[in-house]
Amino acid sequence: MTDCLFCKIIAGDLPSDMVYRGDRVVAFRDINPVAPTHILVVPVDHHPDVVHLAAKDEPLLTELVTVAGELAKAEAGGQFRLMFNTGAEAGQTVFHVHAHVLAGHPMGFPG
Ligand code: DGP
Repeated sequence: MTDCLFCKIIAGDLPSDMVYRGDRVVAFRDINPVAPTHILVVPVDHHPDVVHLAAKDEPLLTELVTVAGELAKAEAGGQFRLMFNTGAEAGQTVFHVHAHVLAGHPMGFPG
């Protein structure tokens, strides 16, 4: 998608701190981290949100979660929060599905 921020990052047209690049999934650090580890795990294919991804390509969703777990294990021992904001009211601002991997400090819920 030409007007999608994350498609541009994946294509290399915009800079990012990329920490993982696979054929179907990439991961880069969030520009505004809210935890010591804050990584966005993103499918290369454009899907607007996680519900769409689950309906259209379940194996890709599984791969996304697997990569998230591997990165969280490498960076923070494997304890992490995995978050998919879904819809503007829930705080989604980029409509290319991405999993937030948050780790590296104690967390309550909510907050
Ligand atoms: P969400 O609100 O769930 O749609 O999360 C979007 C996240 O994307 C937000 O935490 C900030 C991050 N973000 C926005 N623009 C950029 C960017 O240009 N580069 C990177 N690395 N992250 C970005």
